[in-house]
Amino acid sequence: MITAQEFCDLLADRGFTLASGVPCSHFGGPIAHLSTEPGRYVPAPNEGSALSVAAGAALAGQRAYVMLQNSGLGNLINPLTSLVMTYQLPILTFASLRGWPDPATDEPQHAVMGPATPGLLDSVDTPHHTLYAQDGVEEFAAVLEKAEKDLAEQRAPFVLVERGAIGKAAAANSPHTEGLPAAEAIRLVTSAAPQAAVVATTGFTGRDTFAVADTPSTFYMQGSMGHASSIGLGVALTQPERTVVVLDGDGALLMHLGALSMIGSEAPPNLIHVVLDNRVHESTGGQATTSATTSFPEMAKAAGYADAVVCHREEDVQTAMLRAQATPGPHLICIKTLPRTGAIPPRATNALSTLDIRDRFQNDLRQ
Ligand SMILES: Cc1ncc(C[n+]2csc(CCOP(=O)(O)OP(=O)(O)O)c2C)c(N)n1
Repeated sequence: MITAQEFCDLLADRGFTLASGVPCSHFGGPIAHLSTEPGRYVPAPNEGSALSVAAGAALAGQRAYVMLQNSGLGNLINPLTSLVMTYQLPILTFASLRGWPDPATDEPQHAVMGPATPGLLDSVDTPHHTLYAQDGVEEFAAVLEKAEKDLAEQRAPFVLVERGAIGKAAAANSPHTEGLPAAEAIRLVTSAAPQAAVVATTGFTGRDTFAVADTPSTFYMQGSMGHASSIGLGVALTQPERTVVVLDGDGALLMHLGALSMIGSEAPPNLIHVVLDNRVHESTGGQATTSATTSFPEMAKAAGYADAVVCHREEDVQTAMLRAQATPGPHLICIKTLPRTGAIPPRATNALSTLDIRDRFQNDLRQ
């Protein structure tokens, strides 16, 4: 294992002065380290944007690198092939190896992408090297040396990073003290709409929902980050008599922000889009999102939602949920939530298979 500082320093020594990415817990150390000073790390909404930031920096004469979870390869493959490879921009990308080498030891949403990652890169003729958990500074330097050869040929190499290869750094304490605990916010929302079909976003939200409000009418969307509101739209359009509640995260909403415009345009009256806004990617270690400078309610209203509010307290959530069910939507309810203090509950797939989750949800919707 190398330390987060060694990782960042070796890259800085080679002139890589800017990084962008979407967090994976594998990169919690470097992201925390780089974020201690402004201007070194750009938190991107999705992996394609991160690669494109690095592409812009490369065009403007700066060496930049990208960090991402391999589950985000799907978000990145378009700018990788149609931008970076087409214009031959030398960019270095680090991708974690979730679901690899043995998918059975990781969460089910990584089972397809884990073993497929090296072959997927091969299929688009992208060179890749691997940093293993037991590798030290010397091995990392050798990996970078190989990557430099690719970069010199105007190629865009990947370094695939095994779990445990890079050390952690202490995450910055969240400066936010206003809001509700996430599990409490979820309990308030779901108990105010007990008949609703619920779609819970990836990460800790699904775990909290499973812990405090599990019902067969809940779809736990593990993986496919950023798509909970689109799934909710599909359900709401298909079942216009049923209230549909989407439990989203700030990082997840930002990942595919265009969904706001799609929902505003389709205008399903039965959709309540709840955003649990803790301003961080809490599930991957608390790396900042960019939500602190974004107003989700104003965006939703501008995108055509019927109503959008922000809630800080229990009473705000109760009032917002009553209103959202009494007047036609789509509604956006942005609940400010606090940094987590207690234990992290187990995920739904510890008790249910993904097919159980699908079948329960489908049966409930058919009734
Ligand atoms: C495409 C993709 N990129 C990255 C991840 C890794 N990931 C899992 S949860 C998460 C953070 C989600 O942040 P947010 O929606 O704000 O919810 P929170 O973790 O704060 O509850 C990330 C980045 C992922 N699952 N999928």
